[in-house]
Amino acid sequence: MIVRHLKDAENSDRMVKTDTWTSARLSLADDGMGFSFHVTTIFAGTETPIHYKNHLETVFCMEGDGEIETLADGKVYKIEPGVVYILDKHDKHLLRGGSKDMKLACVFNPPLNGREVHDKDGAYALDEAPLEAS
Ligand code: 9YT
Repeated sequence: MIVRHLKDAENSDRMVKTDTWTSARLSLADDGMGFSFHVTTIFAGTETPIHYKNHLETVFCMEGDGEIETLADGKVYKIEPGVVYILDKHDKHLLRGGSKDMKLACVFNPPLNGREVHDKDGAYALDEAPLEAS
């Protein structure tokens, strides 16, 4: 069995930071689970364009508020604690932080390898190197 603590992940190279979000990568491909599991913070008042062309993602909101706009149809969905959204169609979207930072639990299939950040299209590459020590 593998046991980790969020606080330890936040103080290691499992913690990935950008201008609009942070992601504590609690479980990655090298755990052999077939998915990766992250705790993400979306900063209040930000907008992030995302298009996971290579991955499926499920996202559960634990704290804070925000919204997601799916670009194919212009629909806007409110995100608040208890909401789950499931990007089953590699949906291109805008993710917006609301009045407070949003804490999200995120699962990726296939699993992320390490320190992926969005490319110019809002996607993650499939060939990122694994972390050196995990
Ligand atoms: C919800 C979302 O996709 N936010 C961007 C970060 C991502 N969840 C990650 O890498 O953990």
